[in-house]
Amino acid sequence: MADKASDSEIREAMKALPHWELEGDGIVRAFEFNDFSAAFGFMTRVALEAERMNHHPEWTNVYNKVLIRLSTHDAGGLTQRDFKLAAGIDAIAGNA
Ligand code: H2B
Repeated sequence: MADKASDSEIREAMKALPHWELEGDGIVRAFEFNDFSAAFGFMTRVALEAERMNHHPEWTNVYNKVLIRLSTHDAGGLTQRDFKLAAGIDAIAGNA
């Protein structure tokens, strides 16, 4: 099981993730697309990456908006797995 990140590890990781916000024991980012098709296409790509990493987002989708929250349930907080997936999601969003 991955170790929970310390406060200083979290601060350091967040420097590389400027679009993400700390919220409780997780990090969140909101995305907005032109329409549902673009939003769901993005979610499909994120889902494949999440499955590949065996690390899965909490998320909601309303039409063209996707809200993603990342936290490591097994560890009860943030781990490097969340920061890695966040960077992967940023890359997917950048290429969308
Ligand atoms: N995703 C997230 N976000 N947190 C976890 O703790 C987690 C996961 N654990 N995906 C994985 C799957 C675990 O349940 C399986 C059994 O490896």
